[in-house]
Amino acid sequence: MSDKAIVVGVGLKADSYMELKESLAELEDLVYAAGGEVVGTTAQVLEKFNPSTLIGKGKTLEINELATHTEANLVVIDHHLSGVQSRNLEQEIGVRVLDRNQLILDIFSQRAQTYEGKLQVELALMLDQLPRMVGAWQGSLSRLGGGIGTRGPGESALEMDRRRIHNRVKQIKKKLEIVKKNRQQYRQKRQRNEVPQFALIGYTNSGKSTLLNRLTQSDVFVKDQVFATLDPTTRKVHLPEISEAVITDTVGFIRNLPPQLIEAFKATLEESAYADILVVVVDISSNQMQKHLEVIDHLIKEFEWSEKPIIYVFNKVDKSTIEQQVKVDRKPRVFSSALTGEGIDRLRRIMAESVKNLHKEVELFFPKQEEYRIYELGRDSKIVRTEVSSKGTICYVNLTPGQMGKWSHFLTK
Ligand SMILES: Nc1nc2c(ncn2[C@@H]2O[C@H](COP(=O)(O)OP(=O)(O)OP(=O)(O)O)[C@@H](O)[C@H]2O)c(=O)[nH]1
Ligand SMILES: [Mg+2]
Repeated sequence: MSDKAIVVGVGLKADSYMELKESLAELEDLVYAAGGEVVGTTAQVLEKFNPSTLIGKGKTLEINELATHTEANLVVIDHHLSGVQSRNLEQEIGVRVLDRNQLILDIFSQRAQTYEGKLQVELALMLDQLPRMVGAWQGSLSRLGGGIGTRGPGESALEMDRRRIHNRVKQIKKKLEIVKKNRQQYRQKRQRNEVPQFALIGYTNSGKSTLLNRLTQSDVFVKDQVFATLDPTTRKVHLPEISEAVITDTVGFIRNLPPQLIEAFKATLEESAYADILVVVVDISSNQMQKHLEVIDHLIKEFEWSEKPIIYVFNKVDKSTIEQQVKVDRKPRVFSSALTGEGIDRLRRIMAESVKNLHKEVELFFPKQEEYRIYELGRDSKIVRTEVSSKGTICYVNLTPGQMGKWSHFLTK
């Protein structure tokens, strides 16, 4: 039987009410994505948060009644809850209480398929658990009145639990390191072969995987649900006049992505970090498009990808309106439909163009004793022209930003 959930929006008077409503609508989708059903929706705007229950007393009572009335067995709060707050709310409402992060983590744990995906989700769950444990302990302390005589076995049991979790966190991180190393080797090989890499990034459900399939004639899992993709997939993509290029599809974004998830999925997200060019996919048919773009802009900054060239793909144009299309002001951009194939050829051309733009012609000088490295340079990139003098050799080559770092030592200016 699926969970029957009540979703609760929470915000401060100072916050935008629009934001509260949109986030709450998204939370409802998340409940369905987790396999539940929304049987009630409510919201509260507060002067300030209540430290023991987040929301106010009256609201808690109201939710209690709503839960009885709708036979809900789950309440999801659209905000972060401390361990104490969850426990107090559960006691007062009488059903299980989750916050937004826990709900997203639950979806991720249902979706995780691969070894790496499962490890990352477990790590995120542990990281989410740790601060809550302290809260739970303090919560029980405050109920006991706290102070002298309330310590003792409880605290040491908690310490043991914490140590156990810390150890597990260490173990998982070690295992993830190994997975990462394997991928690194593969990546280094690709970089040596100077294969330009694109990364598809964007809000969850915007059509990244469908686009990857369209561009690479693959059959990656696509579904009308949030977080369909968790693991990175890299495929060859054919572009006009470009001998070779690859494109990576990975986990999608969402507003207020739990920080523990970002931390745990670092390895996965790193695939995008190594990309030469970002392909930002936006669902143009969504009335939340601007907000989605903001979330992506924010994450690009946070991950320090701002230096990378970006191509904007406004996808699902087949079900968008003219009004939606005229709102778009990003460049370079393509309107596409991964479903019908519209705009895909144009996207390929823009992608090819951006690969060509990656290369910059530079002048490298190799003194006599280091001229042996010119052979390696020739393998990395095409040497356009050389000038030999008694002191050494000047090479004119086209380099990508990645290669520029490797050869910067020889730059003449
Ligand atoms: N109408 C229309 N639907 C599309 C288009 N592209 C993708 N879809 C649908 O949108 C849904 C999500 O597509 P995915 O490719 O799984 O989206 P994603 O961005 O990979 O999502 P996550 O992996 O969850 O981040 C699927 O039902 C697709 O069939 C499009 O151009 N037009
Ligand atoms: Mg996907």
